Amino acid sequence: MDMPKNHFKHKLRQGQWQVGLFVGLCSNYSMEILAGAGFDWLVIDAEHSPNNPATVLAQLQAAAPYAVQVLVRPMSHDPALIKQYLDAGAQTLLLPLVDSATQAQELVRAMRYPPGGIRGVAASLARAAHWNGVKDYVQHADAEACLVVQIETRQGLENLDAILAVEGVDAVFIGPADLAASLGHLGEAGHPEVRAAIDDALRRAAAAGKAAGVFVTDAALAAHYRNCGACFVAVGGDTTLLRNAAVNLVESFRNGFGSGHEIKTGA
Ligand code: 3PY
Ligand code: MG
Repeated sequence: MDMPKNHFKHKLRQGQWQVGLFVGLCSNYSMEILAGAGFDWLVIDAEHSPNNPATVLAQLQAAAPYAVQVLVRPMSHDPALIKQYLDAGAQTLLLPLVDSATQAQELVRAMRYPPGGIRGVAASLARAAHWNGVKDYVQHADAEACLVVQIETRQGLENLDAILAVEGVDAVFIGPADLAASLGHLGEAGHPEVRAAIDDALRRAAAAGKAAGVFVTDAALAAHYRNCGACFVAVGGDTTLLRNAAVNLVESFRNGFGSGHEIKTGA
């Protein structure tokens, strides 16, 4: 078989608008529901959610028959973990808390085979290579691999221009929750200083010709971020969708029919 195309990466390059969702339920079953829901991309979260390579693998398999592009967010920058997720079949990785160009360069190397990087080679054991069934997998893998780095600290903002200049970083993704904390506004992702920092980061990425994305649950704010240069957005998480639906459902049958319940949509 031919090397699978990374449509997420190719759409990033064309600046096409892509709508995604964080997936933290650690379930291949609910992943399959989401995979057919119409999102352009989903990211399996293994940073905060109790996922591991085996649960991530099951979710990648569940989503495989669907057109949606599935990213993985590893818990750390460990090259061994990055290798395992790439071998399991994730072509795009979202790396949290990238603060410097040096970190970004190390991540690029972790994603690539020698001579450009340090990714270990075992196509016969890799689902990504269809266990040697993909023609010339090791020759094509780097071209389809996609690295998205999260900018979500004051240091990351300070070093943003240098990070944007790193060859092999395909996109940056702003994490408002961590960024707010780092800027001294823990729990206030909507704080004006955080909003202004996000606007500025998106504009700088656009000026540098690099794709940028952001977590945003409000459609009007997403439109604003799009005007600032964002081309991909994560618009929520499956855990929140489930909790809000459950809380609203029980509430509407208990007190004052149809009164609803205040829902929290942020990170
Ligand atoms: C954050 O907000 O910190 C994230 O990592 C995801 O949006
Ligand atoms: Mg974060």
